[in-house]
Amino acid sequence: MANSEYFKGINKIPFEGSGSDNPFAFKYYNPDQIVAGKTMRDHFKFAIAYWHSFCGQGTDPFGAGTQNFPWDKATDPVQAARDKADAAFEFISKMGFDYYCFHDYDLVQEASTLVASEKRVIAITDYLKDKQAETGIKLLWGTANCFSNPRYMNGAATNPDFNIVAHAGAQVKIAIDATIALGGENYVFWGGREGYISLLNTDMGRELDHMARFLTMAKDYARSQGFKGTFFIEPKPMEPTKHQYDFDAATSIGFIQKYGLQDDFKLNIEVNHATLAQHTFEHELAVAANDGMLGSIDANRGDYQNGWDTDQFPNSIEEAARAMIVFLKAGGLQGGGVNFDAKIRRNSTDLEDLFFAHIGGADTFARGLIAADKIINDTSFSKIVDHRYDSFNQSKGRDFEEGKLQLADLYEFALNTNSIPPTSGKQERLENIINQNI
Ligand code: XLS
Ligand code: NI
Ligand code: NI
Repeated sequence: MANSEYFKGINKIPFEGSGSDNPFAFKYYNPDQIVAGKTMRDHFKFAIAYWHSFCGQGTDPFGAGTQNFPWDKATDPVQAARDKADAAFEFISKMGFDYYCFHDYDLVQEASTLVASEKRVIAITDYLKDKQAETGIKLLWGTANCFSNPRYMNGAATNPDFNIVAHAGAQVKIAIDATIALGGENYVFWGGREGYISLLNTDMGRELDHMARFLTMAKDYARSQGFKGTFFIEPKPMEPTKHQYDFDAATSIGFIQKYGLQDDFKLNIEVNHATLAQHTFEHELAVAANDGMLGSIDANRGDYQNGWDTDQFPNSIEEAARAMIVFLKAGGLQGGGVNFDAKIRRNSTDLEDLFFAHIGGADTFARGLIAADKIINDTSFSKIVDHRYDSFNQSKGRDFEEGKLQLADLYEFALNTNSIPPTSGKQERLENIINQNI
């Protein structure tokens, strides 16, 4: 059905191994290679982000787009959407990835009324159904863009005006319908406008109650339509609002548990959102994993010098390795995958740059995974960590863990403990082991 080839002269990206210097080949991401009992393809479930790769044209707050996409020519919005879908599916097929992710209005431009917008979304959903069947590419998650349109300037689900909340609800219903129609495996909520710009005009408690009510309604609706997938909340501390309610993993888990949403919702952890919250990516993954909430990953990176939300492609092997240690120990992701929520730079204006970006991102995660597997299996590494907690594996330490001691028992015990020798944390040794395995 695709009538034109957009990425001419680029074929399917092969795995050629670390000896290759072909820029159009994977050096480490070998989809069928088994690491820690699973193929890389299944560990990662790599997805492309429709918005960054096929919609964003390199605009920034100081200037217009720099990237002139050949699929963005038709004047009829549904035809333009079909052309964009052709380009997206050609790209994903050539990358050899299995998944994509979208916002409703990435797929097709929003119309001037909700009724007309829904018609457009349904039209492009039908087209995508055929593209999926043709290529075997699947939908990792869908979501609704309830942040770009000026109507959401005061929030979507947390807007103080019920009319806007209802509009957001309608949009989410349509996006859930599209996700279900396309066999989407998960559904995402990222609350870009759910927060405040000033606390002076904000009833935070009331807005949080509204957000929970909204998410509950969305979940109930999707379940009533037979949706079996997982809902993900994507934490981010700020930007575009001054303070977003889904600040970080810990805050979001507290919210999910307070409102009884823990059976249906997990987290989608984005690397650069962790940075903005002044956490590391591995920290956010560990917080989510501790509570059985590690659902999915949005892969990218920020800029450690200026702290902007730059959404660059991941390229730090050390950061990936540390993250993959947490990932493997958690037993991987619950329902989700690794979505490249990243964009090429404004001055990366060649179509081939999109390939280099995704090849580099996939290779970075693959190297991280391979290293993490070696590190976890390196007995000198795991012994150090186990050893630190030895005192809880016996006698009073074990009683403490099992809830058999009272504070007075600690007092008795401490009275009889005369000298406690210092115990080294061995951090430098552990850091060396990481680097030895990269
Ligand atoms: C923005 C978010 C967004 C979500 C989907 O910072 O990362 O792209 O992933 O709405
Ligand atoms: Ni983001
Ligand atoms: Ni994201």
